[in-house]
Amino acid sequence: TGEQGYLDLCQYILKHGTKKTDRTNTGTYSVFGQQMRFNLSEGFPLLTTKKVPFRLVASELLWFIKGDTNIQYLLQHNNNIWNEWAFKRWVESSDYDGPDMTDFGNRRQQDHEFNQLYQEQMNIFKDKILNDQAFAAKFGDLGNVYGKQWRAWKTSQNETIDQLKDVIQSIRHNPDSRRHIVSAWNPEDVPNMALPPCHTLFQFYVAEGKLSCQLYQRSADMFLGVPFNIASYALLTYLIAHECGLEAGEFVHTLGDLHIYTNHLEQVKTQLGRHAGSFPKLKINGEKASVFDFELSDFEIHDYNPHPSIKAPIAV
Ligand code: DHF
Ligand code: TMP
Repeated sequence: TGEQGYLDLCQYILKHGTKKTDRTNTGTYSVFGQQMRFNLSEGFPLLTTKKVPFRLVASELLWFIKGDTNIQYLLQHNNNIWNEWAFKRWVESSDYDGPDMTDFGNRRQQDHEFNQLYQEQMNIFKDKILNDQAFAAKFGDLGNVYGKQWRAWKTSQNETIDQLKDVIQSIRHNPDSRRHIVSAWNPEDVPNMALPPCHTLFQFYVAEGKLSCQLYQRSADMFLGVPFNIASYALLTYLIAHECGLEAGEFVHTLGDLHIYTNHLEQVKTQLGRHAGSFPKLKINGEKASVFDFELSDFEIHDYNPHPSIKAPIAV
């Protein structure tokens, strides 16, 4: 449990993982079906064995909570974590007339000259998303991803369901319910998404005045995505607990295909050679009550003393 649980899973994958090819042609070591637990009353689970940028985790979560699916908001907050998946749609469209960007995710790592071309096009892309509304509307949108499914799931009757609002209501009014569920996995919409949801479904649980959350994550990039996912769901649990007058209990993180990409092996070994410290504390602005009212400036992380960040290429 805690950070050690994360490190143990990484170690376990290195030792027992099956070498598997994957969609991105990177290659992974993979295992199926594991779980981590984080006691949120002992601190905020931001890993200490490498620096995890809380600002990026929080702005991404606020973007989901707003129901937004356009990366323009993320770029306005200097958050670049979703750029590649929007960029991909642009360079594959008939509107794109720059140099060929086929397989840019792999080529930018192998070919220095190509990488310069890619960076140029990415800068043009970001600039257009920020400054050209029509372009942003067309190419900034990732499709019906998390924000859409959480806040405006489309029904067959052409109505929308606000799963997040509903689950908060059900936690408040019927805490013992076993139906506090939000699903991002909408089979009808999966083909229209830039990336089908990795964090697929989550459930809340109330006991002894504490709110716990369990996430089912179908696919887990242990080195890059998972540290963000842990912090993101921990933050969401704190926010909903705050709104409902509960304490934060546990975050239970259940993983389907958990993997380490073959080009992250050195980085993971570096991280495993470090000692975990104690988790920081999260302070949230007590004047805000509703989950839907928070801004980045309402959160503060205290006593965070991580080891330095470790860079790694992301598989696209
Ligand atoms: N694809 C893959 N292959 N793995 C992912 O984890 C992933 N995550 C996505 C979208 N697609 C993905 C969304 N979440 C980073 C972290 C989370 C994330 C996307 C990217 C990331 O690159 N983190 C870097 C720092 C990035 C920065 O500073 O801008 C890190 O070192 O944690
Ligand atoms: P996949 O759709 O082929 O499973 O690829 C998605 C990759 O992104 C996979 O390595 C898991 C990773 N990922 C996370 O680990 N966490 C996330 O939040 C997201 C969006 C993706």
